[in-house]
Parts: sequence; structure tokens; C-alpha cells
Amino acid sequence: GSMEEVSLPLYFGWFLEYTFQDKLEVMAKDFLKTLGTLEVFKKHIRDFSGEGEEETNLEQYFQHKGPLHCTTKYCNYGKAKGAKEYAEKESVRQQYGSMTELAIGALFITPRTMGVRVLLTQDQLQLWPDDAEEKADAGPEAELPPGSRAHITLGCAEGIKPVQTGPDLLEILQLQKQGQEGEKVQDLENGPLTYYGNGIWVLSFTEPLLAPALFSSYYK
Ligand code: ACK
Repeated sequence: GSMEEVSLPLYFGWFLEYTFQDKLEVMAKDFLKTLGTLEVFKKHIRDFSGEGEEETNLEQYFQHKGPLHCTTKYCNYGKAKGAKEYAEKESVRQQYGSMTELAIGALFITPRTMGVRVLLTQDQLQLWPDDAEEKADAGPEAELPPGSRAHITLGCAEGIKPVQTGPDLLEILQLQKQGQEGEKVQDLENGPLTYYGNGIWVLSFTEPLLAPALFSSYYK
């Protein structure tokens, strides 16, 4: 009936535990601060600034609203394809409201988005929709394993929506899969920093960061 349709959320996902949200935000800010001071970043500043602009404050460049989370299924209150089926899945019903630990493998920025890559376990993949990695223009060489898109959006450039972080991460993974090594810039506190061109910077964590998170849903 119509009541059921109304009760579908904007999205399902893992929501970072409160104190960890702060921790991740501080870490991201520190990263941007460090990146902004590197000569090699300044050399490529034009990826992030307009004509004639010599400076970009990265901390102001990326803005974020709402809780830090890793979206599993975007439902758009039932209007998104497969929303109802997802909400009715056995694994979704069973794990709803339970805590898990997300492994964060990398922090990345592009001229559009800033986010972290989440490395899902087999258990967590049970909550992952089958079509998450599908792209309209994807060729056979573009195929990435399920869960590849898993991320937490930490910020977006002006005029960019958070839905962009997923495609940005998939682009990075495709570059890596194609064997593009990028330019190893230097080792930072948490691991190596690589520049892939076109404003794509990736900090790979030597040790994944473990983030406690609640599987739940969001209604605006
Ligand atoms: O950063 P995100 O994963 O990207 O979290 C937000 C959340 O839903 C609320 O907007 C994500 N989102 C928005 N539209 C879509 C979509 N069409 N497919 C997948 N995720 C989406 C957005």
C-alpha cells in the first residue's frame, strides 16, 4: 500500500559513529592543509583554481552537510530503481540497526569531490546492491568488482552534488586497474601520496583505518 512506499528512506547506509566522524573530519582537514603546502600541489593548482588565480584554500573548496556515511542503496523515498526490493532483502532487515566496522583504505580528492574509499568485507557485501557499479557508458574493460564504489563523501566543490563521489572513485580505481601508476609524490604520515593527473590526488593508507558505523537509513 501507499504507507509502505512513503516509509522508504532517501538512502540506506552505514553511519559513522559520532566521535569517529570528528576524527575523520580532523584528519581530512590536516590532509588538505598539508597538501596545500606541497610544491608539487602548487605546480598543479590550476586543476582547482580559475584563470589567473594563484591560491586555493582547499579547506573552503570542499563543503559538506549531513552525517558522514557510506551509502549502500539510494532509494529516493521509493522512486529509485530497486528501492523496495532492497528494503525487503533478508540481509537488510536482519542487519538494520546493527553496528559494524568499516575499513577505510584511502583518502582522495578530485576537482569535484573529496572522499574516502571503504573496503567492504564479505558480510558487508551482503548489503551491497548488485547494480551499484553499473555505468551507462561502461565497456567490458571497465568492470570493477562489487563494492568498488563504496565510499564516504567528505566534501564537494561548489555546485557539485555528493552523488559525484562514487563515479570519481570508480574513475580512480579504473586508472589503477589499467596500470597507471601516477606520480608518487611522497610518503605522508598515513601512507604514500600519488598524483594521477587532472586534479586527482590519492593518499593510500598503509594500514586501513577502522571506523565503527551503524547500518541504518536517512530521511530528510
Ligand atoms: O555521498 P553519497 O554516497 O552520494 O551520499 C549521498 C546520498 O545518496 C544522499 O544524497 C547518494 N546518492 C544520491 N543520488 C544517488 C544515486 N543516484 N545513486 C547512488 N547514490 C546516490 C549521495
